[in-house]
Amino acid sequence: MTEHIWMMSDKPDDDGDPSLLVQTRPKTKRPPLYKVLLLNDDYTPMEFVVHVLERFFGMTHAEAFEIMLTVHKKGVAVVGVFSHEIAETKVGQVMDFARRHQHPLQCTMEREE
Ligand code: TYC
Repeated sequence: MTEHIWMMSDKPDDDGDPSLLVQTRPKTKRPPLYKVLLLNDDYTPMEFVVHVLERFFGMTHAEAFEIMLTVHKKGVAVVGVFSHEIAETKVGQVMDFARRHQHPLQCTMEREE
């Protein structure tokens, strides 16, 4: 049996190259999430907002009515948290649906901290 003596210069991946830093734990950084926000206005009918929340956010009528009232009273509410792509799709669907029905309802997204 032949014993192998590692020389300083031929050890595999050890202290030869200072640009190779020790990785203490694996990279597990998750992509950011985005809050979808619904804004209050004085003209969009309450029932239309309830319908939007049922149709695009999968809420029951009771859930949708409660969130609609929160927006009506407080001015804004988070209606869901999604990946960037899904949030963009939801905002687009709501804005398009409101525009087609000539309501000024506004929906936006914001990165979650
Ligand atoms: N404020 C509206 C009204 O009184 C209702 C409303 C609720 C509008 C929520 C928009 O996101 C909204 N008809």
